[in-house]
Amino acid sequence: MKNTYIIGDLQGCFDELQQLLQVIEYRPEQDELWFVGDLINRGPQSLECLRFVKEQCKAGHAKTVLGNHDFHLLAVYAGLDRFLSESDTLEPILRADDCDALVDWLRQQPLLIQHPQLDAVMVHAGIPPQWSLSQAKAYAAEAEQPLRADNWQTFVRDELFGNDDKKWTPKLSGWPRIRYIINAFARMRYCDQNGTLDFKLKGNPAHDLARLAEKKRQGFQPWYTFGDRATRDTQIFFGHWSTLGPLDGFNVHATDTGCLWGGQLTAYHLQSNRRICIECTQKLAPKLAKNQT
Ligand SMILES: [Mn+2]
Repeated sequence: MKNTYIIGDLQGCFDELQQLLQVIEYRPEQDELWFVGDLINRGPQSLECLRFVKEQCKAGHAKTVLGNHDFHLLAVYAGLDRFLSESDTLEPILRADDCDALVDWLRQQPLLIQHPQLDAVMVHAGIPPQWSLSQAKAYAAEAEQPLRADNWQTFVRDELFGNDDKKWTPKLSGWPRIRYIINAFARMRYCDQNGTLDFKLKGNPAHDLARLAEKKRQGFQPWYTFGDRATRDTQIFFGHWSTLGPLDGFNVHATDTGCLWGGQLTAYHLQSNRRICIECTQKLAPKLAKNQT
C-alpha cells in the first residue's frame, strides 16, 4: 500500500509545498498525496500550485477535493466578477496558455474522497453532524454532477453562490439543495445540530469566547464537536479553518495550519498518524488576513 500524505491548504504557496515534499522525501511510486483543497488564491504562486497538483493527479499520484477558493476561480472564469477581491491572486491562472485545461480539470474534482482500505475520509471544510458517511457520499456525488455537465459555467455563474441556504432538510430540492451541500463541504465551520450553517464565525473556538457565548446559546458549535455526530466513527481530514491549528481530536484532523499567514504547511502521514510540518515564510499583510475566507 502506498503512503498517504494529507497536505493542508496551499493557497498558492508553491515554494513551501516543494520544501515539504523534500522533507517527506516524496516519491510518486510509493507515496500518494491528498490535497485538502484551496490549492490557489491569496498566495504568490497559484498557477504553479494548480499545474503541479493537476499533473500529480493525472499521473495517479495525488487526489484533491474542492475548496471555496477553488470554486471562486471556477466562478471568475465563468464570468462572475462580483466576488472579486483585492486580495485575489488569480490573474496569472486566467492569463495562462493552459488556463482552459486547468479549469476544466479542476471543476471535475470531487467534494469528498475516501481511502479504499484505511479509515480515512477527506473534505475541504466538514461534514454536517446529522449526515452519515453514506449520505455524505451520496450528497457529494449529487453536487458534483452540475460541475461535470457541459453547461457547468451557467450553474457556477447563476446558481452556485448564496448564503440563503443555511438550513438542511432531506426534502430540500433544486439549486438550494446543491448550494447547501457545496456550502457544507467547502465553507462550513460552525453549525447547529441540524446542520444549520453560520458563515460569520471564523475564529478559534477557544479564543472567541465572547461571540461564541451568544452563538453557543443558539446551538452553534464547531461542526465536528457534536457528540452524536453521525460520522464520529470515521476518521475525517479537513482544511479550511486555519485558526484551529493542528487539531487532532473528535476523530478529526485539521490540516490548514496557516501556511499563507506565516504559520506552517502540514503533511499528515496517514499510516503512522504523524504530522510533518514546515515553517512558512509567507506573511500577508493584516489587511489581507482580515479578509481571510
Ligand atoms: Mn477554505
